[in-house]
Amino acid sequence: MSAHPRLIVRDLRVRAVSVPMPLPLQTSNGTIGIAPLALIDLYTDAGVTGTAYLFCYTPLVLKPVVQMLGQLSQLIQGEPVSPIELDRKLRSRFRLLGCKGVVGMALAGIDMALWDALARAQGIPLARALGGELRRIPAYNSCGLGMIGPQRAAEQARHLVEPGFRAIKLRLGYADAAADLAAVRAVRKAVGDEIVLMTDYNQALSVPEAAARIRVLDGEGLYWIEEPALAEDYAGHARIRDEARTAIQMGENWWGTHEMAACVALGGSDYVMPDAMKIGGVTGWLKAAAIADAAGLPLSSHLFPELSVHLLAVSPSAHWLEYVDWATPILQEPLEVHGGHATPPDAPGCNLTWDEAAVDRYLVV
Ligand code: SMN
Ligand code: MG
Repeated sequence: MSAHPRLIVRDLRVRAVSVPMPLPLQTSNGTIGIAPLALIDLYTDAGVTGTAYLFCYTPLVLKPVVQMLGQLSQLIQGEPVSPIELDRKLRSRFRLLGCKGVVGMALAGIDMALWDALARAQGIPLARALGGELRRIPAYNSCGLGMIGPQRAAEQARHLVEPGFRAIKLRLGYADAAADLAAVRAVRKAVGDEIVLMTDYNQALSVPEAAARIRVLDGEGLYWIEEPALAEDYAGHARIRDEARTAIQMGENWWGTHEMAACVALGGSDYVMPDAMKIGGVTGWLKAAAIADAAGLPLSSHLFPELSVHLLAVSPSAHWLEYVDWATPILQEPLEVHGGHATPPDAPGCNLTWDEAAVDRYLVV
């Protein structure tokens, strides 16, 4: 028998909450005003519990995600807490169906909770369990700043930099280039030249339209332009990049590292920003970080700031943390940002401890 008993998965508890967002987000592809989150508690035989949440985008998939996690729970009960090995096993189980959508979300949630349990069992932060340190990461305030017109966007931008953020992200995709330009100029005027201004089209444009609009925006000093056209059109984004002087940013819609590698191979993006859930949890992120490093691409995160701050701390080409406060109302100790930087907290795992009274308030499943 081994001198060190292994941590074994005992059970999974999954709950769904609908958490009102302090600032609703109006994107070119619809408004999100409530964060539909699936909360995962992964119990082990040693009394350690790994926690994670999934952002489900729409309340319509909350129940299917919870049910899928319930099905997967049966496959991992009694297995050692070995996330890389379980990732291999579970993905091979879904080889014929594929690992996108609800399946991919559930697999990522289990992976995140397993890694969290491993770190908690050692009593150390996830960044340290992954071999890193508690490094400070620059964060941009990605709350709000949807398509709310130049005047309201300018007011909101001023409010978003008040807590010390040095960077914000404006959503674009208005009816024409002149309206996009008006929103950009209003926000720039409100916050001044020192603030880093990212923008995001959420896939609103055709490739030729994107090239034309970016010509109009190229002189505005934007830090990046995110997903101007359909996210799966990597070659189209490479053509947009050929013409643009502003950096193009892609990644939040890559399901797994093979999609990332395909986009990178086609030169679809200047920077990369995988989503910790869609890329495949912590296990997927570590592979994505290696791809970004080898390709010389600065790596930012998408959503999940509490987990992503640990992941960026161990990523060689770490760039920006996307800060959103969407899980804040249900957390006992939300991630803190000081002077526009976040640091992985010196607490076990990812420090996701539910505020149970708040969870009860927002519980839907
Ligand atoms: C976004 C994220 C999550 C939901 C809607 C829109 C946006 C971003 O693309 O990058 O923050
Ligand atoms: Mg985006």
